[in-house]
Amino acid sequence: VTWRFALEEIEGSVQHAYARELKSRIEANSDGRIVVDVFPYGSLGTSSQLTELVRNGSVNMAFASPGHLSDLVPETGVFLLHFLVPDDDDVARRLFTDPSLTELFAPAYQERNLTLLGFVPEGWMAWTANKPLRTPDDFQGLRFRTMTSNMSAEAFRAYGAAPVKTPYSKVFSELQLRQLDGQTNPVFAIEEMNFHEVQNTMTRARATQFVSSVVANPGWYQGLPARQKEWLEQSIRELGKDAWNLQKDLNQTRLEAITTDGDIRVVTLTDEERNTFREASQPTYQYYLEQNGTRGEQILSTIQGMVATFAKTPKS
Ligand code: 6CS
Repeated sequence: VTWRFALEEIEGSVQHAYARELKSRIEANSDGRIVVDVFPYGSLGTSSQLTELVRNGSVNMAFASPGHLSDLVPETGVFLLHFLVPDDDDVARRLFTDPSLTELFAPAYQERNLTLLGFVPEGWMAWTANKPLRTPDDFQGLRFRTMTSNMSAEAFRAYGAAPVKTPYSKVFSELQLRQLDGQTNPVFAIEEMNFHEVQNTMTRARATQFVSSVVANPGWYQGLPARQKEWLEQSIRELGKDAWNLQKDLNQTRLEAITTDGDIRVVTLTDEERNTFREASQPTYQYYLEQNGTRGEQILSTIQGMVATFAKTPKS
């Protein structure tokens, strides 16, 4: 049996490392009776197209990041809100690896014909441009590339930017041709997509953590023999715990690579500078609630509650 798994990122990425790990666990558990075919980003299309391929059963599983997915599953737009996740690694790790997070979102995915298998954290997002971005003033009129959902764009419109929703594969050339002035992504992605070669400053704002989700076609998933479903679920559960360290290592190594090889300048915002952005980001919370009604309120308050609990209780 072959399972097809499509990625929104190229070889060498966090999603690729995750998929390789998932593949080897499933193939080992099944004694080679299941083969997982991994399709790195490229030939199958953009993120939104990959989601369609899962929904129509052409592929069995795919990564679906809220930055694109939140037009289809607006509840996931909560992950695009800035300053929701505090600048505390331990809190972020526990939030993103908590199985209750998957339960919280599963119904919203199911209604759009997607089975949510789990969330995968990919690290803090940095902002790049050809100048430092220290205050919302620096964003005024900036043609800033965001992922393709409305919520992704709203988050930067709140700072005064002119967001441009663009598929991942087009970002490099549009930055190079100066059709775009800036973009945001985790450090590992900035390095492997060579954005650091066409941007001169990377601002580390610690405003959002990139999180993605792994989705499956519901008919395929429900039709799996019990044993196979268990192998899949177990591998996802185990990997949930490793995923945090996997992104941490990759982001760290790539940051070192960027700062040693390239001449991109790295600016780290102070807490005071971050506070100005925090205030400017408040209208996007309202926007999220308007889009998502009472379910949105419940999701937002559940996540804020988890964050508060993890911040108060000792590290596990
Ligand atoms: O910026 C994007 O569109 C993409 N960035 C990452 C790190 N993963 C997938 C997403 O499509």
